[in-house]
Amino acid sequence: MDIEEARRLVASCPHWHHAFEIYPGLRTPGSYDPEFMWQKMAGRDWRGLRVLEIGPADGFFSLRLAQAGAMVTCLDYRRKEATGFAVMERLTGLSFDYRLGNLLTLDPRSLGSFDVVLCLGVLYHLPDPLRGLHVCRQLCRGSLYLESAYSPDLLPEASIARFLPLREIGEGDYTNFWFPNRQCLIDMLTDAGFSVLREESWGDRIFLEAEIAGEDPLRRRRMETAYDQDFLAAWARTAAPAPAAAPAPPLTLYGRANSVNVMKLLWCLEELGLPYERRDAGMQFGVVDTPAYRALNPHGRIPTLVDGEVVVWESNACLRYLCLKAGGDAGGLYPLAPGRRARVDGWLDWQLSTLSPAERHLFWGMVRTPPEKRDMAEITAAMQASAACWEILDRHLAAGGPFIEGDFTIADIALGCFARRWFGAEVQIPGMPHFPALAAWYARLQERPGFARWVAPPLS
Ligand SMILES: N[C@@H](CCC(=O)N[C@@H](CS)C(=O)NCC(=O)O)C(=O)O
Repeated sequence: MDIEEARRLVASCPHWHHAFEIYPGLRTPGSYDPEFMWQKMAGRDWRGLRVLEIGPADGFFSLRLAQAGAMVTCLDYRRKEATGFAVMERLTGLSFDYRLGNLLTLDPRSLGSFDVVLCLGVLYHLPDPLRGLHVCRQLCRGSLYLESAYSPDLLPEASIARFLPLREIGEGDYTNFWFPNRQCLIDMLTDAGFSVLREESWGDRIFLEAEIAGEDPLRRRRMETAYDQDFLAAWARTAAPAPAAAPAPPLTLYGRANSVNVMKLLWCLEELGLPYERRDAGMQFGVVDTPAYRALNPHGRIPTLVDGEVVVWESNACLRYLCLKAGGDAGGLYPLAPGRRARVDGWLDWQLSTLSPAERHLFWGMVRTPPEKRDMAEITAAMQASAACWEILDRHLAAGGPFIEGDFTIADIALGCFARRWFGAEVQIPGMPHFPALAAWYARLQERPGFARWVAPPLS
């Protein structure tokens, strides 16, 4: 696209709030330059973090976050064409996970959980700011960045907020409701389940960085009684029906959790923070031979992933699908650069075509066969065949690292699940060679919560 077309696109948007360089040499004509606010957050390492931006407006922060390596989801009650967001996407070539919805009536389960939630310039637009913070807490598993208008001089000792009645608004912004003082903001954050780490204020604006606080049963009961009663949820749905914000049905993963190929997806889902439900299928659970299952997966194998109309089988295809669904490079899990992506794909294919058949009898013989029935010659041959494979990866890791393609990707997930079947105490037999670089890589994988939860448990 040339600059003239870019200018026309920017001009086609009737109102810009953010003023920033949206295209080389082209700034948006907004009234608010948000760069100074980004500088308050830019210092952290955003790579791979799942971030929710509430009220992204023209998308300045979403853009900076994506450029810094975060996986960004946006929530706004306005369509992205009603702001400059859609133009920002076209001019930058980026595509965001943009959800239409109202924070106060949202079912948090439809979005999953986020390492960081950004709520900038939103709180004073909410008729119920405490509820807004409660929903933020439900969506947050790490930090919250909050910026808001506030009342700097209002009875500083008290926890108090000024309400802006319509009669005082005149030609002003009728979406403004509450201007809390500092103490009120801190108290609301605390009661919603956050603790404040940092604050900064200027004029009538305040910026707070908070993190989720430890569990407090009384606090939790207070919030649940206030907001999570069924009748209140039903009231909220009728009060503000938002068809586009209807919770998306979660992903369904079919497959028993002790299957190596199901583990891959469970770990990947955890890395991406995507909501899902798992249904047992395979081996003692059956299911896979039923006509209903065969209609989803004609091979009768596990895993199968169902996402609305979309059905995916073959675990590595499922891994790729999850990354595509997460958007962008899925926080680095599936790189966009063609060369890097192809190499990740290469390792995935190698796992399927070469490693998996080589190691099969080692796992089956040692884990799923009673000792008296083991064919040790077959098991040893499988150990040697898989050692020949692992040696290749060991050499590759020794020359690079820390992960298979430098940064952590789905290649590490797929091969990490099989590495569990090489390093596990359950499969140790005499003569297994030591691969130092492979062992160091495996130790790094063990630090990841998704591995600890789904891959580390005893093999069965
Ligand atoms: N290449 C396929 C292999 C699928 C496969 O063979 N899955 C095994 C479990 S790891 C299975 O379905 N076993 C039969 C069963 O559990 O009933 C994939 O990666 O998804």
